[in-house]
Amino acid sequence: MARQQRTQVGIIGAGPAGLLLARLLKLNGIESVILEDRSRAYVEARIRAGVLEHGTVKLLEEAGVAERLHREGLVHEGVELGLDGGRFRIDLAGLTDKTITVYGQSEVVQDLIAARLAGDGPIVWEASDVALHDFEMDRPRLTYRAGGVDHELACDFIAGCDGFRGASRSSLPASRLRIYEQDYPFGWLGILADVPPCSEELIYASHPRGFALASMRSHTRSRYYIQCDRHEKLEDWPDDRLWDELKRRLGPDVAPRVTTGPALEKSITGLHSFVCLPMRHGRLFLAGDAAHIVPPTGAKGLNLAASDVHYLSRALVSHYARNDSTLLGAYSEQASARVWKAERFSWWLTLLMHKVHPDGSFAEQMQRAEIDYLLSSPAGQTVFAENYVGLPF
Ligand code: FAS
Ligand code: PHB
Repeated sequence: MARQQRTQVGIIGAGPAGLLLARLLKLNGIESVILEDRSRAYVEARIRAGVLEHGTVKLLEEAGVAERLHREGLVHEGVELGLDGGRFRIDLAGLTDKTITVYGQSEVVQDLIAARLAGDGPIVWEASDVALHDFEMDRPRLTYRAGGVDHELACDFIAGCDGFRGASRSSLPASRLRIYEQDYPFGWLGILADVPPCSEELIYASHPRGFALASMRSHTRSRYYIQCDRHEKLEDWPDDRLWDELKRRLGPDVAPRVTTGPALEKSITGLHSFVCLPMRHGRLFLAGDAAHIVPPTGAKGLNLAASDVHYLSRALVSHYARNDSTLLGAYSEQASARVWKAERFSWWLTLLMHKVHPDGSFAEQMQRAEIDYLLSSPAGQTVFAENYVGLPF
């Protein structure tokens, strides 16, 4: 016999989407339980995104978890694009009056977990066999196993915040889903190292050998990526080879400022564009990577998780506080409208900056012409800046 529990919103996943949703609901008097299949240590140590849009920072402020972010995060007013060894700065603040903040996703997650465990409500760590039931009716349930005991969680709504490979989307019949996706014929080889960044701001470099990105986590910790074949093996990329390739692609004026050091983390990530609609199924709402994936080029993944939570939290508050379910009905359409704009920007910037076309091809010339236009046009730079700092919710 399963142990019986009840809450208002059952949340699957303790990533940015699930944790931020739980926090915003709690601040509005709405109870939730978070089911997470990994351990707290695993979740807090996961290395992922590093750039927060203007709107995401505002949402974290609203959630009351931005104190360390403002103390330790790095506010950036611009970003650099590299082409043929040269660099061009896009003045984000001058063009949009907004900035981005460099603050690792693992830090955001740690801040949200700390707030949750300070009295907001439970996170069930290492919850296995999470299954969704009756979400098409008005009494949805979640079943799961934790601590060797079977549990049943009755709730009013289920938030599927369990990422791209979670249980929520996979519990939906394929006939109910409209899937839109695109793969890219390359991946990103990333390295995290305790060395000072080579530049004050991020550098996105387009190079004949492939794309490179210089990012950071702090003034003493750097995050770099280079475009690689998606079937590459990590063992083929000892640190020295990676550092040499990165310097070649960042160009002769940046290379001397690249401080090398041992990798704290090294990984190869595939690039995908993916959207699953609708994002609502009865009393199940998908949010974050459970509903969509973007190539990391535009730094949108984490920020889209926050975007969905902006819409879903307001819809649930409206339901409980004013018995008005209009926003719940509009959730999929409202959230996905912003998702599509971020999907477009991420897809566009990925194809613009990566080595995609054969040397000397017409398509390669078109790519170069578009970068040349972007670097010479205030209008083109404004389009880039508006999308990069984050479009309005
Ligand atoms: P998450 O995947 O973060 O969280 C889902 C949670 O659900 C996880 O904790 C998982 O353990 C849990 N879960 C899964 N299945 C479950 C189940 N059946 N039961 C219970 N719990 C379950 N974005 C960027 O903007 N920039 C980047 O550089 C970047 N790099 C990335 C690198 C990698 C390797 C990956 C995978 C993603 C990267 N992303 C990046 C995107 C990433 O940041 C996501 O967009 C972000 O984590 C989305 O947050 P969530 O939707 O909360 O999903
Ligand atoms: C990162 O710092 O991890 C990062 C920054 C910008 C991106 C992608 C990743 O576009």
